[in-house]
Amino acid sequence: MKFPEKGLDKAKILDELKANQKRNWSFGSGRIFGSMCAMPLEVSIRAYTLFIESNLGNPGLYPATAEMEKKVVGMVGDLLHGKKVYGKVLSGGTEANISALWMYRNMARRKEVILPLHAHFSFKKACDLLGLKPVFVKVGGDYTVDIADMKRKISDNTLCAVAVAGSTELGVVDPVPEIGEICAERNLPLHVDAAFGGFVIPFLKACGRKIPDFDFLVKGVTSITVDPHKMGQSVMPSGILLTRENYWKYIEFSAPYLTSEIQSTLLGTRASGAVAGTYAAIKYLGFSGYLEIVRRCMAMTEFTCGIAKHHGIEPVVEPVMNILALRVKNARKVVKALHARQFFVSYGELTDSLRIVLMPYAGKKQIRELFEEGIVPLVQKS
Ligand code: 0PR
Repeated sequence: MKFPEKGLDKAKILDELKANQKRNWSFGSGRIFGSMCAMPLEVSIRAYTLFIESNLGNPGLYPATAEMEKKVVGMVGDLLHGKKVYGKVLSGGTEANISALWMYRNMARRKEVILPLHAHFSFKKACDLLGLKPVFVKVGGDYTVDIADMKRKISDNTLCAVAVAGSTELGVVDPVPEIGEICAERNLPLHVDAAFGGFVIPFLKACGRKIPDFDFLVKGVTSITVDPHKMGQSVMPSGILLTRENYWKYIEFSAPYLTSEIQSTLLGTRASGAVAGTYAAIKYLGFSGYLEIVRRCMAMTEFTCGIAKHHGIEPVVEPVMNILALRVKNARKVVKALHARQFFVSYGELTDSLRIVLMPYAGKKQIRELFEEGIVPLVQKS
């Protein structure tokens, strides 16, 4: 496409964009069953646009946004039982996970990262970028990390360990208290990836569900990733990295010409409207609002699991959170065929399963259609 010679009329551009946007799938279409991202709350969208020009890459110009970031970090830190935590609002789970490993690498200059097999692929990116070696740890029968294997894999060259609280594929939670003990004994940092689970587990616990502690309550946990743009119901791009101590000083760079003079994030310019969007989501929902959302998502997950079982399709594990992986023959093929029928579920590679995420926008009618018009006929054929 050629670079336009002259500017066009605003209305024409917007008409073209509106037409284009219609070709995208929206959360409201009732066809998206594999995304972990939220349909942002209206209040978050408004907050985002209100702060559209603020850039935390140069926070001196945007003191209100900088203060809001501190408050977001404080509130999420409080939710995750941190007393005095350090943190920043980043662009998502990938940047948060990369940043955590970056801090640890600069602290210790060792090479090996103890990485559960079910950890998100952003850790592979982090290892690649940082010159680190992932040492993969098996998962056990319940698909959480195998503690004995983890112990065996720790060496003198271990830099840190990773635990997952809400795995991408199954939504399972690693035994963080046991891992924390092992790490504390050996003086190793432990990073918990709660990108999805951070805004789910505290509310599941409040409903009385038995889930291991995963946050700063566990002594050995030194940092946590949690994504507001997933179950936090906020806008993209929004991820948070919280650290127990000020490890941010290990990734500080001098930028004397900026208002802050030092910068300790991977990104320079930061789209900080998301800070306002996240602040607004937390203030608007509060603990009770999130509790209600998580309750509804779990009820929808149980409803979906019930339909699957009714059709003779079993879950890989009984769902811990609002992620449901189903055992179907030729799962990869079935998922592709579902895409062709415009049902966007996803494929779980580790367990060769068909994966459904029950986000707040999932409705019963659409789930019934997914099974009756999609999954059931395809599974019977395969
Ligand atoms: N950690 C966990 C446990 C994750 O599940 C994810 C993303 C990340 C880290 C990385 O987060 P960012 O994508 O924010 O950097 N999990 C989903 C995935 O990769 C993200 C996703 C969202 C995928 C929406 C599809 C989609 O439509 O599968």
